[in-house]
Amino acid sequence: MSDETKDKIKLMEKEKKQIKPEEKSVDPATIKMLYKAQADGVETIFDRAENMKPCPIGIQGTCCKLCSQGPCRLPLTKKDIEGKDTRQGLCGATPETIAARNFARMVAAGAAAHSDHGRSVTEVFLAAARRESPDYDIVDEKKLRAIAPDFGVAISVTVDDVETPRGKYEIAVEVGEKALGEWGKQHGEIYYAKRAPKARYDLWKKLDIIPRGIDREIVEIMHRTHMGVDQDYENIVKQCFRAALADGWAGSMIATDLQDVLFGTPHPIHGEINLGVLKEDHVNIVVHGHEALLAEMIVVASRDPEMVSYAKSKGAKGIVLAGMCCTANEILVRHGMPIAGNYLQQELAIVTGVVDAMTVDVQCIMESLANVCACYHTKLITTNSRCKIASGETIHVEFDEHNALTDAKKIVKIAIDNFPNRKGAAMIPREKEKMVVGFSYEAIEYNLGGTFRGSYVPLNDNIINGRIRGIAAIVGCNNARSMHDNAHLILAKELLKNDVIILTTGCAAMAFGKAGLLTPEAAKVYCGPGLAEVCETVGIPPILHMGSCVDNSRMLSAASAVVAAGGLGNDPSDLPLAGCAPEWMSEKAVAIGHYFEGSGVYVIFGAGLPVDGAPVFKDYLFNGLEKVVGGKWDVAEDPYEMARRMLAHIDKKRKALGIDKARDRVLMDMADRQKLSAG
Ligand code: NFS
Ligand code: SF4
Repeated sequence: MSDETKDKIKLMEKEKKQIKPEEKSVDPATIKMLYKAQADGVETIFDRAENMKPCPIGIQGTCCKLCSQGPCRLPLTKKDIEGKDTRQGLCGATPETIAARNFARMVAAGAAAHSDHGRSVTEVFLAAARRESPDYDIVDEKKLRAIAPDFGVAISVTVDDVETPRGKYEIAVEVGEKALGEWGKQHGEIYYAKRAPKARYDLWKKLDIIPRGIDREIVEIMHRTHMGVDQDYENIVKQCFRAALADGWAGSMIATDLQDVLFGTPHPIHGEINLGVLKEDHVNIVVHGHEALLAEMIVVASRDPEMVSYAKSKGAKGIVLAGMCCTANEILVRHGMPIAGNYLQQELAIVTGVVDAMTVDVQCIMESLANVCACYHTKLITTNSRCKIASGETIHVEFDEHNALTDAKKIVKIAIDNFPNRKGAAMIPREKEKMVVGFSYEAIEYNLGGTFRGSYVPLNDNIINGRIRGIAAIVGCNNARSMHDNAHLILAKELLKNDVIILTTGCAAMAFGKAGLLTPEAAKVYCGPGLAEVCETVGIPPILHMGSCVDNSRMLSAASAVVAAGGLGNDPSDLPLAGCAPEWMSEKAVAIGHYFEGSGVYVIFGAGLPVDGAPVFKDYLFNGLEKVVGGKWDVAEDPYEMARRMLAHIDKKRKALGIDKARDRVLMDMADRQKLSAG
């Protein structure tokens, strides 16, 4: 064969292999930017996903590299399934031990990420309470007074038989100190454990899985999974519960609560989403990552008249501040700031050619951003001592809570100064969607409960009478191994059609926003008759955007409130409720999944879970645990199958509660009504 023919074949193979952008995402803005990236010769995660396949052993969860005698690789083969499974690592570790240790380390890393975020928030909160950070204040005093008793902090004092409220700063200092203590606590239990319904708390106590302190439980996972320590997968999973519950009911929950006190508890607000929020004639700043602390200040700085006129002096018409990933959710739900996109769109925002600066704090920040920025004029600014990027050229502006606004202005100025440096053809996709977001636990209570008194009772009533079949939580990431946003949308539409109300956070929420599902009008289009009626009466979207991923803690609070409102059992595991992360990729998602499960919730993941190589351990997670904690893990690749299993779980719970009949009647009512109107 001549060299020429060989080249031709190679080219043909390449062309055949090349997957079209239309097959990589369902989001039109993303598809357009993938074409632009191709035209600009810029490589993205979508290309790399095509060129590099995942490791076939790692994907099974049975590769161990905990000591230098490994990596010991234990793929599950036909021989092991049909005959006796004799696989073991050099030290004798079984596939079950190896997969359980790998799983545990994901939980530890995920819990550490959320909780370290919570720690930063608590430190700033304490500085604000002590009046040491002039740019931060105690904004939501009502919430402060609501959470203080959970830390054992009094909100009033009685002097001479007269009850007098204590000052907010005094309360806040005490709350801040107690909250910060949750990380280093060695004994006892985390304060918020008692927020769980009593039956759940009692079960945790019986199982001995109430977290003692946040850091302690994470460190203990690292110790137990060191070479030659815990070699009993059930015992490892038990420690995973401690660390995961410490994430959900402490690290993340404290982050949510204290951010609310510092910046305001979210209430329904309008927002806009997708790359179309960027403006060619404006200075565009994208804030990416997870923490609200600096982003809140950049919001202030970008609105500063001095900054705006400085931008105008450089020829721009104004400043656009848009978010990316969970930092975006934080400033969206509190200020209605626009969102540029979710996880898989971070490189593509830069490919528009109009982003003058992208700031990053921590988590979900792809290192490739530095290389993409190098192809355009965008300045990449790291802001957190925990996250620096060695690739490419980055600027580091370290965020210091004592000088927060000054730091934020510095960043805005870098972006403005960079505005005249744009090069190459810019292209902003037209797509942007409107949405209504900001459904905190408190906002749901208020919106569903009616004007006079917030309550979860009307929600329960509608679940009991069958208008609402159940509740689903759809959360989590995008994953470059599956079609961008696709599973999120299919799953949500299937559930809505079946009258399941959806709670959402993170990048999942953004997928829904981009598809127009976060509007009250969506109820009529996508919901079954029962759910549509409820949404239209109350005026809410059928999918409630609750915030960022640490705000999954709001879902735990909501589930507890639903239990407390009565009529649906006495534990979250009794509720017609199911959770799903259809496109997960981050270790944080595993920690979240595990704390939901430990809280009694059925959790199903798309995009696989690395446990297939250890069938006994997998069976324990997927089946055995249900008898222990009431919740269980599950996995399905196909979003229709995910929906089917979530509905089956919801129906199982309805039946156990004896409310399955009520739903039959409601459906007959609807049919009758339709017959009537037809007649
Ligand atoms: Ni959650 Fe939010 Fe998105 Fe996944 Fe990353 S941004 S914390 S981890 S990718 S949902
Ligand atoms: Fe291999 Fe055991 Fe070392 Fe893991 S801990 S790498 S299984 S010898």
